[in-house]
Amino acid sequence: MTAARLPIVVLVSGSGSNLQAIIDATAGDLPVDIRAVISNKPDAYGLERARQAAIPARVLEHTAFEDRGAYDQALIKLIDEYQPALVILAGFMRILTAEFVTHYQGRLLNIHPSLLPKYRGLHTHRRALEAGDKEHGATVHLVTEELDGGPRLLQVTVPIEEGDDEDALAARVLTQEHIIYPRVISWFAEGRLSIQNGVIKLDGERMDEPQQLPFNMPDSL
Ligand code: NHR
Ligand code: GAR
Repeated sequence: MTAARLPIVVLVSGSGSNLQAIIDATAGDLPVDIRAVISNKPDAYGLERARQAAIPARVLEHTAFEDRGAYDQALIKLIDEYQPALVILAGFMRILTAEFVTHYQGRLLNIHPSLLPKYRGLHTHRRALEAGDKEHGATVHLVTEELDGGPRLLQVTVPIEEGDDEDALAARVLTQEHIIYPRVISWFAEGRLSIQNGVIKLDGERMDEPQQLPFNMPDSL
């Protein structure tokens, strides 16, 4: 007997390489069912990746709405058609209202390209280079109303090398994002993660600091 796969919905705004990493992982060990991919941008390449994988690809353009509140209401309605246990932000570039975040409390994940709490918000690679940092990275975290401020679950550290520009560094970080995002999703899918009264447990052990992965860990769950 095969256990049920965890239903998820993935939100994208752009290329969707993190989406692709999740799609690829579902062909292997990751027991999730991607019910839909939703983009706020009609030209996002992530929609094409979804179609290629026979996943429903939906567009909800924010430009069609009066304000953030109205957009987020419509987005909730669309997402809930698919009854996901988990909602995944994968390069989704819209800040979400408190109402939206509360609706999906404890089951809304984001991947952010920095070693949070460093460099919340945008242009993280540029900021790490300008600061002369030796290390950079990515973080998977639960989304709360506070932008990039929710509980951190898993981080990977990436070396900054002599002569790196923004693109080179972003590309190196992205390869590692593709390792850590499916891994955290597997924690949910395998029932290893619990969240109660703000206390997060992994395999029954309280997680006060995020789990850490070194650079270029072999890509296994
Ligand atoms: N929403 C909430 N409430 N909390 C978080 O932690 C969120 C969130 C929505 C998105 C992803 C985040 C990131 O990982 C994320 C985390 C967009 C912006 C932004 O400024 C900032 C952070 C993130 C995503 N967006 C502009 C806006 O006005 C639009 C920028 C654009 O379209 O290029 O929404 O970095
Ligand atoms: C990723 O680096 C992700 O961490 C970042 O955008 C990229 C999306 O790539 N997310 C944010 O900056 C969120 N504000 P992808 O579309 O190829 O997955």
